[in-house]
Amino acid sequence: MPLRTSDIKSSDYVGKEVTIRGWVHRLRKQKENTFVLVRDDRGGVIQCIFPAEKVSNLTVESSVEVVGIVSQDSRAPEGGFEIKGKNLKVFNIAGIDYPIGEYQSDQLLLDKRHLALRTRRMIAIAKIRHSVLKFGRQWFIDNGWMEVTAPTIVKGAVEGGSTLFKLRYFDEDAYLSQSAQLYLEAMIFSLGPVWSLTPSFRAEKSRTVRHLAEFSHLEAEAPWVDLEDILRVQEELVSYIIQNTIAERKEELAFLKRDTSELKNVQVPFERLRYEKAIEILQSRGFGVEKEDGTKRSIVWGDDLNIDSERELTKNASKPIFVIGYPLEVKPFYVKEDPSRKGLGLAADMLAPQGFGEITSGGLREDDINSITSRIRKEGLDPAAYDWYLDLRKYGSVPHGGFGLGIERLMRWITNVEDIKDTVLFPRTMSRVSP
Ligand code: NSS
Repeated sequence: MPLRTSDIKSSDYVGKEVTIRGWVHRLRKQKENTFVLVRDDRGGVIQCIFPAEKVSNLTVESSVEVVGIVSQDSRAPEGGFEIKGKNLKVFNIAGIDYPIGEYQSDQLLLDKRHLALRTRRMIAIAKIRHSVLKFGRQWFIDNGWMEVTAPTIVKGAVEGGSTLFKLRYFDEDAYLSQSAQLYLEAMIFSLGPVWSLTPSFRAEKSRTVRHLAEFSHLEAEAPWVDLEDILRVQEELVSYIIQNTIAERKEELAFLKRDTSELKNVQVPFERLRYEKAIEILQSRGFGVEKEDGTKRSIVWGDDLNIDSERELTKNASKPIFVIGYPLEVKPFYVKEDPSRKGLGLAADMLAPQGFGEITSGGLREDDINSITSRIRKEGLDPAAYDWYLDLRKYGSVPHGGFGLGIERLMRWITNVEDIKDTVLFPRTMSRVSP
Protein backbone atom coordinates (compact mmCIF):
# COMPACT_ATOMS: atom_id res chain seq x y z
CA MET A 1 0.00 0.00 0.00
CA PRO A 2 1.39 3.43 -0.85
CA LEU A 3 1.91 5.98 1.90
CA ARG A 4 -0.69 8.61 2.64
CA THR A 5 0.15 12.27 2.95
CA SER A 6 -0.58 12.22 6.68
CA ASP A 7 2.15 9.54 7.13
CA ILE A 8 4.87 11.58 5.52
CA LYS A 9 4.11 14.94 7.11
CA SER A 10 6.64 14.34 9.86
CA SER A 11 10.26 15.23 10.42
CA ASP A 12 11.09 11.49 10.21
CA TYR A 13 10.53 11.65 6.47
CA VAL A 14 12.38 14.87 5.69
CA GLY A 15 15.13 14.14 3.16
CA LYS A 16 13.74 10.68 2.41
CA GLU A 17 12.32 9.39 -0.85
CA VAL A 18 8.62 8.49 -0.74
CA THR A 19 5.94 7.27 -3.11
CA ILE A 20 2.37 8.53 -2.84
CA ARG A 21 -0.68 7.97 -4.99
CA GLY A 22 -3.64 10.22 -5.46
CA TRP A 23 -5.41 12.77 -7.63
CA VAL A 24 -4.45 16.24 -8.78
CA HIS A 25 -6.41 18.47 -6.45
CA ARG A 26 -5.09 21.77 -7.78
CA LEU A 27 -2.38 22.95 -10.18
CA ARG A 28 -0.41 26.15 -9.99
CA LYS A 29 1.85 26.68 -12.99
CA GLN A 30 4.84 28.96 -12.81
CA LYS A 31 7.52 29.52 -15.41
CA GLU A 32 9.96 26.86 -14.28
CA ASN A 33 8.00 24.82 -11.77
CA THR A 34 4.51 23.52 -11.42
CA PHE A 35 3.02 23.11 -7.97
CA VAL A 36 0.77 20.08 -7.93
CA LEU A 37 -1.48 19.61 -4.91
CA VAL A 38 -2.02 15.85 -4.68
CA ARG A 39 -4.98 14.50 -2.73
CA ASP A 40 -4.63 10.96 -1.42
CA ASP A 41 -7.44 8.41 -1.07
CA ARG A 42 -8.42 9.71 2.39
CA GLY A 43 -8.51 13.35 1.38
CA GLY A 44 -5.09 14.33 2.73
CA VAL A 45 -3.32 16.89 0.52
CA ILE A 46 0.37 17.62 -0.07
CA GLN A 47 2.17 19.96 -2.44
CA CYS A 48 4.50 18.32 -5.00
CA ILE A 49 6.87 20.43 -7.05
CA PHE A 50 7.86 19.38 -10.56
CA PRO A 51 9.77 21.05 -13.36
CA ALA A 52 7.04 22.56 -15.54
CA GLU A 53 7.89 20.57 -18.69
CA LYS A 54 7.58 17.26 -16.84
CA VAL A 55 3.90 17.76 -15.95
CA SER A 56 2.67 19.98 -18.77
CA ASN A 57 -0.15 17.60 -19.70
CA LEU A 58 -1.57 17.23 -16.15
CA THR A 59 -5.17 18.22 -15.51
CA VAL A 60 -7.21 18.56 -12.31
CA GLU A 61 -8.41 15.14 -11.04
CA SER A 62 -5.85 13.17 -13.06
CA SER A 63 -4.73 10.14 -11.07
CA VAL A 64 -1.02 9.95 -10.38
CA GLU A 65 1.82 8.32 -8.52
CA VAL A 66 4.51 10.69 -7.27
CA VAL A 67 8.02 9.64 -6.28
CA GLY A 68 10.05 12.37 -4.63
CA ILE A 69 11.96 13.69 -1.64
CA VAL A 70 10.13 15.12 1.36
CA SER A 71 11.17 18.56 2.50
CA GLN A 72 9.95 20.94 5.14
CA ASP A 73 9.14 24.51 4.15
CA SER A 74 6.97 26.74 6.27
CA ARG A 75 5.61 28.36 3.09
CA ALA A 76 4.20 25.06 1.83
CA PRO A 77 0.43 24.82 2.14
CA GLU A 78 -1.23 22.07 4.18
CA GLY A 79 1.17 21.91 7.10
CA GLY A 80 4.59 22.99 5.86
CA PHE A 81 5.72 19.78 4.15
CA GLU A 82 6.16 19.24 0.44
CA ILE A 83 7.61 16.75 -2.03
CA LYS A 84 10.29 17.61 -4.55
CA GLY A 85 9.10 15.41 -7.38
CA LYS A 86 11.52 13.04 -9.14
CA ASN A 87 9.15 10.77 -11.06
CA LEU A 88 5.54 11.04 -12.01
CA LYS A 89 3.44 8.12 -13.19
CA VAL A 90 0.03 8.93 -14.63
CA PHE A 91 -2.81 6.43 -14.30
CA ASN A 92 -5.37 8.59 -16.09
CA ILE A 93 -5.41 12.09 -17.51
CA ALA A 94 -8.75 13.55 -16.41
CA GLY A 95 -10.93 15.28 -19.00
CA ILE A 96 -10.46 19.03 -18.93
CA ASP A 97 -14.19 19.54 -18.37
CA TYR A 98 -14.15 18.32 -14.73
CA PRO A 99 -17.36 20.00 -13.59
CA ILE A 100 -16.51 20.78 -9.99
CA GLY A 101 -14.47 23.85 -9.26
CA GLU A 102 -14.12 26.20 -6.35
CA TYR A 103 -17.53 27.89 -6.46
CA GLN A 104 -20.51 25.73 -7.36
CA SER A 105 -24.24 25.87 -6.99
CA ASP A 106 -25.81 23.47 -4.48
CA GLN A 107 -27.79 22.01 -7.37
CA LEU A 108 -24.67 21.10 -9.35
CA LEU A 109 -23.02 19.59 -6.29
CA LEU A 110 -26.08 17.35 -5.86
CA ASP A 111 -26.33 16.45 -9.55
CA LYS A 112 -22.63 15.55 -9.58
CA ARG A 113 -22.51 14.06 -6.09
CA HIS A 114 -20.44 11.09 -7.39
CA LEU A 115 -17.69 13.63 -8.08
CA ALA A 116 -18.52 16.04 -5.26
CA LEU A 117 -17.55 13.25 -2.85
CA ARG A 118 -14.00 14.37 -3.65
CA THR A 119 -14.52 17.83 -2.16
CA ARG A 120 -13.03 18.49 1.23
CA ARG A 121 -16.44 19.32 2.65
CA MET A 122 -17.92 15.95 1.68
CA ILE A 123 -14.79 14.11 2.81
CA ALA A 124 -15.07 15.80 6.24
CA ILE A 125 -18.76 14.90 6.47
CA ALA A 126 -18.11 11.28 5.44
CA LYS A 127 -15.44 10.94 8.13
CA ILE A 128 -17.72 12.34 10.82
CA ARG A 129 -20.44 9.97 9.66
CA HIS A 130 -18.02 7.06 9.91
CA SER A 131 -17.26 8.04 13.52
CA VAL A 132 -20.94 8.41 14.40
CA LEU A 133 -21.70 4.91 13.07
CA LYS A 134 -18.60 3.42 14.68
CA PHE A 135 -19.30 4.82 18.14
CA GLY A 136 -22.96 3.92 17.90
CA ARG A 137 -22.03 0.32 17.23
CA GLN A 138 -19.36 0.45 19.96
CA TRP A 139 -21.88 1.59 22.57
CA PHE A 140 -24.11 -1.39 21.85
CA ILE A 141 -21.18 -3.82 21.89
CA ASP A 142 -19.92 -2.43 25.21
CA ASN A 143 -23.39 -2.69 26.76
CA GLY A 144 -24.16 -6.23 25.68
CA TRP A 145 -26.78 -5.62 22.99
CA MET A 146 -26.95 -8.04 20.07
CA GLU A 147 -26.70 -6.72 16.51
CA VAL A 148 -29.32 -8.02 14.08
CA THR A 149 -30.70 -7.10 10.67
CA ALA A 150 -34.31 -7.04 9.55
CA PRO A 151 -35.77 -7.24 6.03
CA THR A 152 -36.43 -4.02 4.15
CA ILE A 153 -39.10 -5.51 1.87
CA VAL A 154 -42.21 -5.92 4.00
CA LYS A 155 -45.97 -6.30 3.92
CA GLY A 156 -47.15 -3.67 6.37
CA ALA A 157 -46.86 -0.10 7.62
CA VAL A 158 -45.25 0.80 10.93
CA GLU A 159 -45.45 4.59 10.81
CA GLY A 160 -48.76 5.15 9.01
CA GLY A 161 -49.79 4.27 5.48
CA SER A 162 -49.29 7.65 3.84
CA THR A 163 -45.50 7.45 3.52
CA LEU A 164 -45.23 3.87 2.24
CA PHE A 165 -43.33 3.11 -0.95
CA LYS A 166 -45.21 0.37 -2.75
CA LEU A 167 -43.48 -2.12 -5.00
CA ARG A 168 -44.34 -5.15 -7.06
CA TYR A 169 -42.89 -8.21 -5.37
CA PHE A 170 -43.20 -11.12 -7.83
CA ASP A 171 -46.98 -11.63 -7.94
CA GLU A 172 -47.96 -9.57 -4.92
CA ASP A 173 -47.70 -6.06 -3.53
CA ALA A 174 -45.12 -5.24 -0.91
CA TYR A 175 -43.58 -2.11 0.61
CA LEU A 176 -40.20 -0.72 1.50
CA SER A 177 -39.79 -0.82 5.26
CA GLN A 178 -40.36 2.36 7.30
CA SER A 179 -38.81 0.85 10.42
CA ALA A 180 -37.35 -2.46 11.59
CA GLN A 181 -39.27 -2.16 14.84
CA LEU A 182 -41.85 -4.93 14.37
CA TYR A 183 -39.09 -7.40 13.43
CA LEU A 184 -36.94 -6.37 16.39
CA GLU A 185 -40.00 -6.93 18.59
CA ALA A 186 -40.12 -10.53 17.31
CA MET A 187 -36.44 -11.04 18.05
CA ILE A 188 -36.40 -10.02 21.74
CA PHE A 189 -38.22 -13.24 22.72
CA SER A 190 -35.16 -15.32 21.96
CA LEU A 191 -32.32 -12.83 21.59
CA GLY A 192 -32.94 -10.35 24.39
CA PRO A 193 -31.89 -6.72 23.83
CA VAL A 194 -31.24 -6.28 20.09
CA TRP A 195 -30.32 -3.40 17.80
CA SER A 196 -30.02 -2.86 14.08
CA LEU A 197 -28.89 -0.31 11.53
CA THR A 198 -30.95 -0.58 8.37
CA PRO A 199 -32.23 1.79 5.73
CA SER A 200 -35.76 3.03 6.33
CA PHE A 201 -37.90 4.46 3.57
CA ARG A 202 -40.52 7.19 3.75
CA ALA A 203 -42.38 8.60 0.77
CA GLU A 204 -42.24 12.04 2.40
CA LYS A 205 -44.08 14.49 0.19
CA SER A 206 -42.63 17.42 2.08
CA ARG A 207 -39.45 19.07 0.87
CA THR A 208 -37.72 20.03 4.08
CA VAL A 209 -34.16 20.24 5.32
CA ARG A 210 -34.97 17.43 7.80
CA HIS A 211 -36.55 14.74 5.62
CA LEU A 212 -35.07 12.10 3.37
CA ALA A 213 -36.91 9.40 1.45
CA GLU A 214 -34.25 6.90 2.53
CA PHE A 215 -32.41 7.28 5.83
CA SER A 216 -30.13 5.22 8.05
CA HIS A 217 -32.19 4.05 10.98
CA LEU A 218 -30.56 2.86 14.17
CA GLU A 219 -33.14 0.99 16.20
CA ALA A 220 -33.14 -0.93 19.46
CA GLU A 221 -35.63 -3.09 21.32
CA ALA A 222 -35.53 -4.94 24.66
CA PRO A 223 -37.84 -7.09 26.82
CA TRP A 224 -38.84 -6.21 30.40
CA VAL A 225 -37.97 -2.56 30.29
CA ASP A 226 -39.87 0.48 31.51
CA LEU A 227 -39.95 3.90 29.86
CA GLU A 228 -37.17 5.25 32.05
CA ASP A 229 -34.88 2.34 30.99
CA ILE A 230 -35.47 3.19 27.34
CA LEU A 231 -34.79 6.89 27.90
CA ARG A 232 -31.55 6.09 29.71
CA VAL A 233 -30.32 3.96 26.83
CA GLN A 234 -31.00 6.81 24.39
CA GLU A 235 -29.33 9.54 26.41
CA GLU A 236 -26.28 7.38 27.12
CA LEU A 237 -25.98 6.30 23.50
CA VAL A 238 -26.33 9.82 22.10
CA SER A 239 -23.92 11.42 24.56
CA TYR A 240 -21.39 8.61 23.97
CA ILE A 241 -21.57 9.06 20.19
CA ILE A 242 -21.24 12.83 20.45
CA GLN A 243 -18.39 12.99 22.97
CA ASN A 244 -16.32 10.42 21.10
CA THR A 245 -17.05 11.86 17.67
CA ILE A 246 -16.10 15.43 18.60
CA ALA A 247 -12.88 14.11 20.13
CA GLU A 248 -12.00 12.01 17.07
CA ARG A 249 -13.14 14.53 14.42
CA LYS A 250 -11.78 17.84 15.70
CA GLU A 251 -10.16 18.66 12.38
CA GLU A 252 -13.21 17.85 10.25
CA LEU A 253 -15.61 19.71 12.56
CA ALA A 254 -13.28 22.71 12.53
CA PHE A 255 -13.23 22.58 8.73
CA LEU A 256 -17.03 22.71 8.78
CA LYS A 257 -16.78 25.64 11.24
CA ARG A 258 -18.78 23.73 13.82
CA ASP A 259 -18.35 25.19 17.29
CA THR A 260 -18.12 22.04 19.39
CA SER A 261 -18.06 23.77 22.80
CA GLU A 262 -21.84 23.43 23.05
CA LEU A 263 -21.70 19.75 22.07
CA LYS A 264 -19.41 19.14 25.05
CA ASN A 265 -22.43 19.86 27.28
CA VAL A 266 -24.26 16.86 25.88
CA GLN A 267 -23.87 14.65 28.94
CA VAL A 268 -26.47 12.53 30.74
CA PRO A 269 -29.06 13.13 32.09
CA PHE A 270 -31.25 14.91 29.54
CA GLU A 271 -34.28 16.87 30.70
CA ARG A 272 -37.68 15.09 30.71
CA LEU A 273 -40.60 17.33 29.86
CA ARG A 274 -44.17 16.05 29.94
CA TYR A 275 -46.21 16.72 26.83
CA GLU A 276 -48.88 18.69 28.70
CA LYS A 277 -46.20 20.89 30.26
CA ALA A 278 -44.73 21.47 26.79
CA ILE A 279 -48.15 22.62 25.57
CA GLU A 280 -48.48 24.95 28.59
CA ILE A 281 -45.07 26.48 27.89
CA LEU A 282 -45.95 27.03 24.24
CA GLN A 283 -49.32 28.55 25.20
CA SER A 284 -47.71 30.88 27.72
CA ARG A 285 -45.48 32.18 24.93
CA GLY A 286 -48.49 32.77 22.70
CA PHE A 287 -47.45 30.01 20.33
CA GLY A 288 -49.78 29.38 17.42
CA VAL A 289 -50.27 26.56 14.94
CA GLU A 290 -51.37 26.99 11.37
CA LYS A 291 -54.90 25.95 10.48
CA GLU A 292 -55.80 24.40 7.14
CA ASP A 293 -57.01 27.74 5.79
CA GLY A 294 -53.61 29.27 6.54
CA THR A 295 -54.73 31.33 9.55
CA LYS A 296 -53.30 30.72 13.01
CA ARG A 297 -54.85 29.54 16.24
CA SER A 298 -53.40 28.95 19.68
CA ILE A 299 -51.76 25.55 20.25
CA VAL A 300 -53.97 23.24 22.32
CA TRP A 301 -53.71 19.90 24.10
CA GLY A 302 -53.95 17.19 21.42
CA ASP A 303 -51.82 18.99 18.82
CA ASP A 304 -48.70 17.22 17.66
CA LEU A 305 -45.46 19.16 18.03
CA ASN A 306 -44.19 20.45 14.69
CA ILE A 307 -40.71 21.72 13.91
CA ASP A 308 -41.62 25.26 14.98
CA SER A 309 -42.87 24.18 18.38
CA GLU A 310 -39.85 21.87 18.79
CA ARG A 311 -37.58 24.82 18.03
CA GLU A 312 -39.41 27.01 20.52
CA LEU A 313 -39.07 24.39 23.28
CA THR A 314 -35.36 23.82 22.71
CA LYS A 315 -34.11 27.25 21.65
CA ASN A 316 -32.32 27.92 24.94
CA ALA A 317 -31.36 24.32 25.74
CA SER A 318 -27.76 23.17 25.56
CA LYS A 319 -28.63 19.48 25.41
CA PRO A 320 -31.56 17.42 24.16
CA ILE A 321 -34.96 17.32 25.85
CA PHE A 322 -37.23 14.27 26.00
CA VAL A 323 -40.89 15.12 25.52
CA ILE A 324 -42.85 12.36 27.26
CA GLY A 325 -46.45 11.21 27.17
CA TYR A 326 -47.95 12.38 23.90
CA PRO A 327 -51.69 11.75 23.39
CA LEU A 328 -52.24 8.36 21.73
CA GLU A 329 -53.98 10.06 18.77
CA VAL A 330 -50.72 11.60 17.53
CA LYS A 331 -48.71 8.39 17.94
CA PRO A 332 -48.76 5.08 15.99
CA PHE A 333 -50.86 2.04 16.93
CA TYR A 334 -48.10 0.23 18.79
CA VAL A 335 -47.58 2.85 21.55
CA LYS A 336 -48.62 1.54 24.98
CA GLU A 337 -51.20 3.54 26.88
CA ASP A 338 -50.10 4.87 30.25
CA PRO A 339 -52.29 2.97 32.76
CA SER A 340 -52.20 5.89 35.20
CA ARG A 341 -52.92 8.57 32.56
CA LYS A 342 -55.60 7.34 30.19
CA GLY A 343 -55.27 8.57 26.64
CA LEU A 344 -51.55 9.26 26.96
CA GLY A 345 -48.81 7.08 25.52
CA LEU A 346 -45.77 5.69 27.31
CA ALA A 347 -43.63 7.18 24.59
CA ALA A 348 -41.10 9.95 24.18
CA ASP A 349 -39.30 11.90 21.47
CA MET A 350 -35.81 13.28 21.95
CA LEU A 351 -35.53 16.84 20.65
CA ALA A 352 -32.05 18.13 19.88
CA PRO A 353 -31.27 21.61 21.18
CA GLN A 354 -31.42 24.89 19.25
CA GLY A 355 -34.14 23.82 16.92
CA PHE A 356 -32.46 20.80 15.32
CA GLY A 357 -35.67 18.96 16.13
CA GLU A 358 -36.60 15.35 16.81
CA ILE A 359 -33.76 12.86 16.49
CA THR A 360 -35.17 9.82 18.27
CA SER A 361 -38.60 8.44 19.00
CA GLY A 362 -39.50 5.48 21.16
CA GLY A 363 -41.16 4.06 24.23
CA LEU A 364 -43.10 1.06 25.44
CA ARG A 365 -45.16 -1.12 23.09
CA GLU A 366 -48.76 -2.18 23.57
CA ASP A 367 -48.44 -5.83 24.62
CA ASP A 368 -52.10 -6.79 25.01
CA ILE A 369 -53.57 -8.64 22.00
CA ASN A 370 -57.03 -7.03 22.18
CA SER A 371 -55.82 -3.49 22.69
CA ILE A 372 -53.32 -3.65 19.86
CA THR A 373 -55.79 -5.25 17.44
CA SER A 374 -58.30 -2.47 18.02
CA ARG A 375 -55.58 0.18 17.72
CA ILE A 376 -54.50 -1.28 14.34
CA ARG A 377 -58.13 -1.05 13.16
CA LYS A 378 -58.49 2.48 14.50
CA GLU A 379 -55.55 3.56 12.37
CA GLY A 380 -57.34 2.24 9.30
CA LEU A 381 -54.91 -0.64 8.88
CA ASP A 382 -55.84 -4.27 8.22
CA PRO A 383 -55.04 -6.59 11.16
CA ALA A 384 -54.60 -9.43 8.63
CA ALA A 385 -51.41 -7.72 7.42
CA TYR A 386 -50.11 -7.99 11.00
CA ASP A 387 -50.97 -11.64 11.68
CA TRP A 388 -47.42 -12.63 12.57
CA TYR A 389 -46.97 -9.49 14.68
CA LEU A 390 -50.13 -10.30 16.62
CA ASP A 391 -48.73 -13.77 17.38
CA LEU A 392 -46.12 -12.00 19.51
CA ARG A 393 -48.97 -10.85 21.79
CA LYS A 394 -50.53 -14.32 21.77
CA TYR A 395 -47.57 -16.44 22.73
CA GLY A 396 -45.70 -15.26 25.80
CA SER A 397 -46.24 -11.50 25.44
CA VAL A 398 -43.99 -9.41 27.69
CA PRO A 399 -43.67 -5.72 28.51
CA HIS A 400 -41.08 -4.33 26.13
CA GLY A 401 -39.92 -1.20 24.42
CA GLY A 402 -37.38 0.43 22.16
CA PHE A 403 -36.62 3.40 19.98
CA GLY A 404 -35.38 4.57 16.59
CA LEU A 405 -32.68 7.16 15.94
CA GLY A 406 -32.25 8.87 12.58
CA ILE A 407 -28.51 8.91 11.82
CA GLU A 408 -28.84 11.81 9.39
CA ARG A 409 -30.82 13.87 11.91
CA LEU A 410 -28.08 13.28 14.47
CA MET A 411 -25.44 14.09 11.84
CA ARG A 412 -27.19 17.34 10.97
CA TRP A 413 -27.02 18.43 14.58
CA ILE A 414 -23.40 17.34 15.10
CA THR A 415 -22.13 18.94 11.88
CA ASN A 416 -24.53 21.91 11.84
CA VAL A 417 -24.93 21.50 8.07
CA GLU A 418 -28.12 23.18 6.95
CA ASP A 419 -29.57 20.53 4.67
CA ILE A 420 -29.99 16.89 5.69
CA LYS A 421 -29.10 15.94 2.08
CA ASP A 422 -25.51 16.85 2.89
CA THR A 423 -25.25 14.40 5.80
CA VAL A 424 -25.53 11.38 3.51
CA LEU A 425 -23.33 10.55 0.54
CA PHE A 426 -26.06 9.82 -2.01
CA PRO A 427 -29.30 11.45 -0.81
CA ARG A 428 -32.75 10.23 -1.78
CA THR A 429 -35.59 12.74 -1.68
CA MET A 430 -38.89 13.33 -3.44
CA SER A 431 -37.05 15.02 -6.30
CA ARG A 432 -33.83 12.98 -6.35
CA VAL A 433 -33.01 9.32 -7.00
CA SER A 434 -29.80 9.95 -8.92
CA PRO A 435 -26.88 9.70 -8.77
O1 NSS B 1 -41.00 7.48 12.68
S1 NSS B 1 -40.11 7.55 13.82
O2 NSS B 1 -40.31 8.71 14.66
N1 NSS B 1 -40.25 6.24 14.74
C1 NSS B 1 -40.10 4.98 14.23
O3 NSS B 1 -39.90 4.71 13.06
C2 NSS B 1 -40.13 3.86 15.26
N2 NSS B 1 -40.78 2.70 14.64
C3 NSS B 1 -38.71 3.55 15.67
C4 NSS B 1 -38.62 2.50 16.75
O4 NSS B 1 -39.16 2.71 17.81
N3 NSS B 1 -37.93 1.41 16.48
O5 NSS B 1 -38.66 7.56 13.27
C5 NSS B 1 -37.58 7.45 14.18
C6 NSS B 1 -36.52 8.48 13.86
C7 NSS B 1 -36.99 9.91 13.95
O6 NSS B 1 -36.91 10.38 15.29
C8 NSS B 1 -36.03 10.62 13.04
O7 NSS B 1 -34.79 10.83 13.70
C9 NSS B 1 -35.79 9.59 11.95
O8 NSS B 1 -36.13 8.33 12.49
N4 NSS B 1 -36.60 9.86 10.76
C10 NSS B 1 -36.13 10.42 9.63
N5 NSS B 1 -34.93 10.87 9.29
C11 NSS B 1 -34.76 11.39 8.05
N6 NSS B 1 -35.76 11.48 7.13
C12 NSS B 1 -36.99 11.04 7.44
N7 NSS B 1 -37.95 11.12 6.52
C13 NSS B 1 -37.23 10.48 8.73
N8 NSS B 1 -38.31 9.95 9.35
C14 NSS B 1 -37.90 9.57 10.57
